[in-house]
Amino acid sequence: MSGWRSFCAFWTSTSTCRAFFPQNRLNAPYLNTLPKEKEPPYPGDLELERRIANILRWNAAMMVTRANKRAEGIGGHIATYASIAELYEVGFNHFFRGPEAGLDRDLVFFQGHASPGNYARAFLEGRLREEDLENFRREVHPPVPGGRGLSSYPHPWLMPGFWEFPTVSMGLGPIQAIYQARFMRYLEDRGLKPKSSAKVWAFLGDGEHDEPETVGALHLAARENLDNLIFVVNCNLQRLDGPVRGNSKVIQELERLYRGAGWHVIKVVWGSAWDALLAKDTEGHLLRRFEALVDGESQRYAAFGGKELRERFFNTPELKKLIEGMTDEELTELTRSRGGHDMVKIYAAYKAAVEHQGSPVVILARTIKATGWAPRSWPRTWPTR
Ligand SMILES: Cc1ncc(C[n+]2csc(CCOP(=O)(O)OP(=O)(O)O)c2C)c(N)n1
Ligand SMILES: [Mg+2]
Repeated sequence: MSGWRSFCAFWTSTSTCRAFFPQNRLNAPYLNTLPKEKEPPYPGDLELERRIANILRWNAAMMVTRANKRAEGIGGHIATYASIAELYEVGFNHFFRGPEAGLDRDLVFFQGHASPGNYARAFLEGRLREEDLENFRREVHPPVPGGRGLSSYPHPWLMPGFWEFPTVSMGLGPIQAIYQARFMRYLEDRGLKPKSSAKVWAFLGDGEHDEPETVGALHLAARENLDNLIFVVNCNLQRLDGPVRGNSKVIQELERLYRGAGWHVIKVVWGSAWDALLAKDTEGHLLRRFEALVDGESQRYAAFGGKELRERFFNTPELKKLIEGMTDEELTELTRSRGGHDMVKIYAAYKAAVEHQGSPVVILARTIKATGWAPRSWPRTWPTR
């Protein structure tokens, strides 16, 4: 490993360095917490799993589109699931343990308004039928006979046997997950329930951190050393109709928030397409450019592609040298390569989170809202319909 990269790794993995630089105590560099060298081999079939994720994106989008044709204005947050698809798939395929695991079964609080993806997956698994999908968001008066209504958001009262926790309004998922994890530990510590390796997973949005319920009990999770709790934040850099933080970096801000509250933070920022450039960047020019990048600028590249990235991002002779010989298509690939869509990077983060001991863990995963659709519709899309 080159000098500056081993320095960064040291910085990220120990608190010693932060102690000497108090102003940087709460932020590690804008890099993946786990460098490529620390990625375990992927245990699944990447091509197949990516294909399934894309099929699910399509089915979810079609279900929402058809529901809105049937009842105009019904909504359905069509772009959100597209951004969280891989984060769910790696969980479903390699981590989440169901009731067959007995007391070790995991509990999952899903990002509420990404529910179309859960329905799309249940359809693929044969748990829902086409008639059910036709009744999306029509649980009170299902218009298609023979099908059950699918609730807008996760709700066990509306759909018993399907959802386990209600996670909307925003903020209710994360705070319930904290108290659920705490209650499980409470029972174990008093001998009321045998100790188990069960994890509580909560998936939430970056914009969801505007809610006091999301952030109000973070300190409690750390104080109680809840290492049975894992938050996964879908950092698509957008909330409903605009950027979460246009003029700074939401991931760095959330890192400070969680680390300050005593959580272990794992960042999944960059996808594999950046690995070769990072390896070539022996003098830290790329790292310095990453530090200067703000979310608004990131979104611009995701929307406008490789040419824009070449002209505006790689804007010094040293940075231009780094991409010598790369085509616009390869650069466009870089604009799409965010850690939260890279199953290899996600797997590494989840494995580290599950193995971590002594404190709750948050994974901050950088994604693209509406990924998988026509690139021109990306961050500029009105994401609800
Ligand atoms: C308490 C509350 N306020 C407002 C809303 C309306 N709302 C639904 S989604 C959303 C934005 C979500 O942003 P984010 O958490 O970043 O999720 P994303 O769709 O970007 O993944 C808002 C404001 C809500 N569901 N709950
Ligand atoms: Mg968001």
